[in-house]
Amino acid sequence: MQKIIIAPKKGKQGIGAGVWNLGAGRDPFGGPTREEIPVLDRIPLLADAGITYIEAHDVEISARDAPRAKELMKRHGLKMGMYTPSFFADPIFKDGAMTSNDSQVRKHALHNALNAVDVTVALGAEIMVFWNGREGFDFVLAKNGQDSFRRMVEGFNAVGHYALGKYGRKSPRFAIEPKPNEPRANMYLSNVGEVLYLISRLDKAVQPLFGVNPETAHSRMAGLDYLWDVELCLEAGKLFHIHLNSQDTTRYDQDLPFGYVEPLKDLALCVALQDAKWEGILAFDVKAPRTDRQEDIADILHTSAANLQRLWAKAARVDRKKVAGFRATQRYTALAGYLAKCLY
Ligand SMILES: [Mn+2]
Repeated sequence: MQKIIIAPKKGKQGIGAGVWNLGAGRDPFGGPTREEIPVLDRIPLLADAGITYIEAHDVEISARDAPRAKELMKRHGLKMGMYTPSFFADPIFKDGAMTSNDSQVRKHALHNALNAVDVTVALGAEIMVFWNGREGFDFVLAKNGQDSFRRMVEGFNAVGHYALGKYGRKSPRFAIEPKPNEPRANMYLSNVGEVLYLISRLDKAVQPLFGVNPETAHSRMAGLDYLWDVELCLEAGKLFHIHLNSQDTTRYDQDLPFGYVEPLKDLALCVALQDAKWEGILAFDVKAPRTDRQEDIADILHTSAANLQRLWAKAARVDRKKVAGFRATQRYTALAGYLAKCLY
């Protein structure tokens, strides 16, 4: 299939997606409903779906697999958009990684993070993501919150100094992804504001390397507005990456197709990204639902991409002068009506 292109758009016009998007359909209540596709075999599937930039965790594409993955990406016209250390899959991280109460686990996490920096560079990705995974608590007083915060500051500082020392100006940039809960009842770095605050507490030398990877569904899980979350990142100059998907109200993490639940808000998000002339990758963090058949596993990518293309084109046609006029006269109901007309 041809590459899906988002245009007109500044910078990177191809779409991103994770190898984990094409899983076997597991959920917390049941095992796989499809055959497990080996991770490297998902690379051609992502190419077939029109994806340009792939994303993977260190537990999916290890340092050892990197050369083979690179070869496959080259053959299928793909690039590595983002790489991320898993701070959640290995049982050793059952109580967190950088914020574990066990100093040996914290050491192990840092070791994995530094290793992931090298693999990020080897695979040619410009962005490495840290998702807070199991950083948090299920029981009050299980961890000292101030100690946990300090441990994250120390951990991210160490990652930043390592990357700066080894790669200098060619260092990847780090995007921290907030999420309010799941798998923990309460997670540290639960929202964009918290991540920006953490960055403000890092060493000045490494601060420019750190930004945010907001995910639309994660904002929604917290009952927050993802447009404002993204605007806040933009204002701070910290929108380093973005994960697009949908969430049907709050509750558990659903990773539904982008553009499905709140298309009007998604249209507005596209307007904001266009007006900010954002150059980064538009990437999906979606999950093929367990009801989809093996042969339909990429439907979630097709649906998300088609929705994004449509919404992006409609957003480009939104008359900015009209929007400014509605703002000046505070005719917000009329503005909502105008956006609905643009959408439908
Ligand atoms: Mn994500």
